[in-house]
Amino acid sequence: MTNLKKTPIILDTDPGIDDAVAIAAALFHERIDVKLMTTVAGNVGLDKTTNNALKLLQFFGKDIPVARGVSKPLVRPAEDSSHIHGESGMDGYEFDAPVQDPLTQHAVEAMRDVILNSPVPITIVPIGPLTNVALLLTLYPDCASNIERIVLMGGSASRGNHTPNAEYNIYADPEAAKIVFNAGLPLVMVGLDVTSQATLTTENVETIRDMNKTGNMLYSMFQHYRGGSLKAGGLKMHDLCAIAYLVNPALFETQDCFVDIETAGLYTAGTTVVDIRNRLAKPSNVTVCLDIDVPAFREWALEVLRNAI
Ligand SMILES: [Ca+2]
Repeated sequence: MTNLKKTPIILDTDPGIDDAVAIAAALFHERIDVKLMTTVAGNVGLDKTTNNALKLLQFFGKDIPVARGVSKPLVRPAEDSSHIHGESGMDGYEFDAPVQDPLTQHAVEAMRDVILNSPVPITIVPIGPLTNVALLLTLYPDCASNIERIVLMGGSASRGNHTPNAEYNIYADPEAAKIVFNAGLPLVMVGLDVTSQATLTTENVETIRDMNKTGNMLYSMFQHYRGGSLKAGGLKMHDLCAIAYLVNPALFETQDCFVDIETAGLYTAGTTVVDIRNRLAKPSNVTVCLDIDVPAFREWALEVLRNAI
């Protein structure tokens, strides 16, 4: 067990209830080594997402640096989704106030240092809007050579969830997404095509509740998530899918495609234009997840959360 090769990652997040599940999975998975957590505005504002990241780490008893990132999209005004995640972003559980402070260094500089100082290439896992990652790649292009790949939750090869065409993380900062998708780095898009299918059933959620302290905490927050959509056919584990892909890509069906981000459309800004049939005859730049083995995903999710405290 001790010889398992761990994937070193930077987790870029906007917690967020479904982020909390993904963070638990990343922290307790034996093949993932979280080097740094960076926060970005998204589900709620930056002060809250940063505070939530610190609260979670304290709850989990993990000593991992947290760096505050960018408080608004590159070009557009910020919009939050506290209607989905509650006022704090993680309503439903009373966490202790965090003792740890975020780094004094900005997230973008902290990412740069982790990447440039790492003996092995780092995987970046963004599970929020892509503002921090876009700035990193723009300000410090020399980081690219020591980035293994980017595995992100966002986008869709079909319809959206925030607007008819756009998925929230991409919609929140389309200009940043455009920079990241066009950076020339290996990129895996774990989007709505799979994350909307990746639900936990009521039975799964009850199993999680009784597993351990983490399961109990997550269960409390699930009661508040998306107005309790828990009862209506399962809870979508969007961000957790990115972690699942990292350690268990066999759960997913993928296709390499040309993908770009629509930034100009009146109704379609934030759309990931996924050229599945290669109509534009452009070289593929993204591995797009198109399908997921849902029963196997559920089994994996329960197993990984069972490893938590
Ligand atoms: Ca998120």
